[in-house]
Amino acid sequence: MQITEAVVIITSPGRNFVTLKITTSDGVVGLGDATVNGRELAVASYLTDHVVPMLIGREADNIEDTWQLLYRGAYWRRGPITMAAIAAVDMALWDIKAKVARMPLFQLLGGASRTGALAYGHASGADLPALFDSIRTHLDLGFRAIRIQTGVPGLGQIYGIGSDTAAGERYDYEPARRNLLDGRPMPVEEVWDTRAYLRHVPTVFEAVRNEFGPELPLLHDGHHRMTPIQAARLGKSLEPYDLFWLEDCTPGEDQTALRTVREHTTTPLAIGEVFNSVYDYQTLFTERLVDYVRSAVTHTGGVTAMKKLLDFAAVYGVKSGMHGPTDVSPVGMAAALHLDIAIHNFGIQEFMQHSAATLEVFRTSYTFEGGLLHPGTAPGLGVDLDETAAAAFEYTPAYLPVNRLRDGTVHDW
Ligand code: CS2
Ligand code: MG
Repeated sequence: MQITEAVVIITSPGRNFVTLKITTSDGVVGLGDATVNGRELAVASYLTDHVVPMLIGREADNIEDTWQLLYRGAYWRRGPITMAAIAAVDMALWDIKAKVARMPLFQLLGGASRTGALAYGHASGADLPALFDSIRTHLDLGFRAIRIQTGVPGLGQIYGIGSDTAAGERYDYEPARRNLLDGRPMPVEEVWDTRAYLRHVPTVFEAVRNEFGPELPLLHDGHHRMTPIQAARLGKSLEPYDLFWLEDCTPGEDQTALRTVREHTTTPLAIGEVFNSVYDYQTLFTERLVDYVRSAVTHTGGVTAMKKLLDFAAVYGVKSGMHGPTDVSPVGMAAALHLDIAIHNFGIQEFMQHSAATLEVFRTSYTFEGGLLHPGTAPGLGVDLDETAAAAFEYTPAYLPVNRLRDGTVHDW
């Protein structure tokens, strides 16, 4: 069974997605997610110009060999663009293999280790009343674990705060559409003050625990904004509120930063949504500096790479907490869910819920019931792409915001 066609489909049903569609000589179709938020066309070009020509005529069954060819053969290894491109090919080939086997992918990964994957949702609010409303909405939606982000007094719009959170909508940053400079799309700029944030966050978690009790698993994302000693202080000050995890407390590329944090706090740590290789975790695992892996299948080289990464994590007792924002497409989300069900060291799965428009383009078979996600039992990944619907949503450049300190200095984001 050879690969006869591979095409890149770009669509923007509310936000941008890049999908690779591979077709085989037997007429089987596989899908892979290659979306890198804000840099979508770079991956599309990497695939179309450099990867697709190599795929035509290759044996579709040889997934490991294809992965190694694309990784080692390019000479230039790693990086988000390269690894997202490899991920898309890898996911599509696993989709094909599982469809040919007439099995949901998790069966080929070893079968089910659990009946469902615990999901966490995103509650947020500019102030406490709005945050409480958002938490209640998420509890009503069935979530049994919740991430908490709030506004900080004295700062304006900041990362992670939805405009309509009470209605269950997450923030969806598409500021480029509203922020044009001489007709050119530009990122929105936000103002940040870490000291103000550090003063405020513990008061929020105290209020949430007082209102919602000790049981509910609570998570928080620091979005890489703290120095090691600041993160250590935050972790310590949040200990009374028993967090499930503190995410991305320090900049992602600095693995040894977490040594300082770890020395000072027992708050569990999660990191890795901007990582793209198992090597990004080498120090973190071997020195036992983290508790949860935040990588996305889409940005880490696909199912093949993610399975190996999670097995490496298991050696050190580290669990999964795969990235599941709305900029990972439903195809990438489905790939995560098959791994969630199959692996032993599952921890939790982020679930931000795609918009109705996105789900019109990507027809999914995964379910969310009683707080648990399940990939479904359709053969393959279980996601179809409606190409007619996709074509109706034209690509529009959009960027994540950038973050500046009060004096204008560009800060981590
Ligand atoms: C966030 C993401 O889900 C998360 O934890 O950090 O929303 C992140 O900002 C985006 O995926 C970036 O593209
Ligand atoms: Mg995050």
